[in-house]
Amino acid sequence: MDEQQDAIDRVAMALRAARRVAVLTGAGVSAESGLRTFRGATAADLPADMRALWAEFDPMKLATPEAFADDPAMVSKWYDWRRLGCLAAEPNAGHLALAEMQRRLEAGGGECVVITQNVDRLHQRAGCRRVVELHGTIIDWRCLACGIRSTPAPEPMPAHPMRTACCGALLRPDVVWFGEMLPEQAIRAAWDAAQTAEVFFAVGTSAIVQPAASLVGVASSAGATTVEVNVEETPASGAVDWALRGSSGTILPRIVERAWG
Ligand code: BJW
Repeated sequence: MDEQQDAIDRVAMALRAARRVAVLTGAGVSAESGLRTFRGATAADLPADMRALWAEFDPMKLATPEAFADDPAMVSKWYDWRRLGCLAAEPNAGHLALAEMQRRLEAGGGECVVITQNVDRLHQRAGCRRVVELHGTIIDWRCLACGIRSTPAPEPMPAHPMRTACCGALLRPDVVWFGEMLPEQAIRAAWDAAQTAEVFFAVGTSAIVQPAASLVGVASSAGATTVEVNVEETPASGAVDWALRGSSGTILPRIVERAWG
């Protein structure tokens, strides 16, 4: 039996025996849905135009509150372009496998919390019910003055930047930019899930953006079996019990299939 298959079997066994599971996901999980990651490699069979966003765009000019204050039109336009991409994308085999994992664990009286850094809502569209959105969502936008959220229509926004009907202030994506605090409730739910998980997965994340990247260590220190699924090595690879190399759309269905048949 090859080494990877043996590792998948052992992870599946741990999963079968567990009641509490937590899964941290990153942009790599959505790569096979055609959404570009921010950093790192993508699976070899994906098209060349899937190159990482931060290799083409400067995050400091787009993903900070200062960037939005300096050039709201450009930032709004870029996020609207990405929002439409997310709406056009479909969940892939990795998303569906996680939804199935959640269903199987819940059916057996257990629980599985999906903690995502992704803003695309593809986990929810795949059928996941318990999703913690650590970095917010690009699907909803909010008023910069009063914080009221709205869901723009699934078509290009009529202007950039948009002004809100409530306050006449600027409308911004409901995502977490660099230097901003993560939503308090999401942080609490994520830490709680990591501290109590018997099995913890880090899937498709470069594991460098804090505080999300700390969750693997939190779970490991609390005694969880830790598993990474990624096409390449990351700073978390050396710290996990099982580092599975390959695309999430291939590996996750194999794990679920081995665990529950
Ligand atoms: C596949 C695959 C396939 C490909 N299958 N795998 C401590 C130390 C140092 C710095 C900090 C610190 N604490 C806070 C900071 C600052 C900062 C930070 O972490 N900076 C780092 C760059 C070092 N963090 C923050 O500012 C956070 N706020 C905060 O901590 O507040 C308190 C505070 C503020 C200031 C100072 C100190 C404390 C907020 C972070 C917000 C991140 N926002 C973004 C943009 C969201 C909106 C948008 O969508 O535009 O979130 S940045 C971007 O990175 C996005 C992602 O959610 C996030 C993480 O990326 P992710 O998901 O890991 O994706 P990638 O692209 O990095 O990796 C993809 C992976 O998939 C790769 O490994 C591939 O190999 C793999 N892959 N295809 C499996 N098919």
